[in-house]
Amino acid sequence: MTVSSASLHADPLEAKKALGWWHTARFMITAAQLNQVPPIDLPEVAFVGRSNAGKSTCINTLTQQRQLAFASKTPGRTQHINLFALGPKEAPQAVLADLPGYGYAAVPQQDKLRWQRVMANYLLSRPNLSAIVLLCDSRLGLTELDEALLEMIRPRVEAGLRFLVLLTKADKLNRTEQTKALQITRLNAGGGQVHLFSALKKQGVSDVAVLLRDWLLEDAQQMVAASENTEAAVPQEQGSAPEA
Ligand SMILES: Nc1nc2c(ncn2[C@@H]2O[C@H](COP(=O)(O)OP(=O)(O)O)[C@@H](O)[C@H]2O)c(=O)[nH]1
Ligand SMILES: [Mg+2]
Repeated sequence: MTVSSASLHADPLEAKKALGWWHTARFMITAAQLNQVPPIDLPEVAFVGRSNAGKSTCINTLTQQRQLAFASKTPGRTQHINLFALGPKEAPQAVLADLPGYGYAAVPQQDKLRWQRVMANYLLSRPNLSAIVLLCDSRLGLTELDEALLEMIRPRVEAGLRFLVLLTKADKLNRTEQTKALQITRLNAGGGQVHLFSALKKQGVSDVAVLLRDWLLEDAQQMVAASENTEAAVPQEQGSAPEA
């Protein structure tokens, strides 16, 4: 269990398969507000982070689609949430949720905190959520707003929700700085995994692709098994109905 992610390298064939799976990502739905996102019966991974953390770039890199999520030179613009389907066209297996970035400098602190609560509420109450990926700039580490979000979602993470911190733009740090950033973030990540990530140098891309795909497909299998159990239970319930 205590495999250091610095030394974790995905098998090349597995990496290729995982990247092929991520490449199937296609736009599914958009919602103007987090409480308007319809329920979906597929495991979902939510990508969150401060605006400018590199979230869009990470999603585009992982899916190998240049424009799936819009990487922007004007951070803080997109407040809506986009969902993307993953897996075969006719039988989607999972969902990627691109949540709005938070902490945009021009927004008043009170609005930033209110926004944190809306975000945390989504992450706490979304029934099909499998995993949260929190992205933060490796040069900044977890900022106050990231910590606030982490604190709010902590109960669910402790209850088993999968959680991954990506230290983005790792190409901006030298080796020593990277190691230090990993160590510090691991101490503060509440038991979640922490990986270095660079879209520019393709660092961490394979590892993250394999890890997240495995999480999602494992949960997809469990959801199918659970729904089959429920279906199997229905005739029994009907059979024992005439009591009234
Ligand atoms: N050097 C470097 N810059 C990056 C990397 N990923 C993103 N950026 C830059 O960081 C800025 C914000 O990226 P974006 O994906 O739009 O961030 P978002 O606001 O979190 O979606 C852009 O100028 C990107 O080009 C990376 O891996 N390396
Ligand atoms: Mg973005």
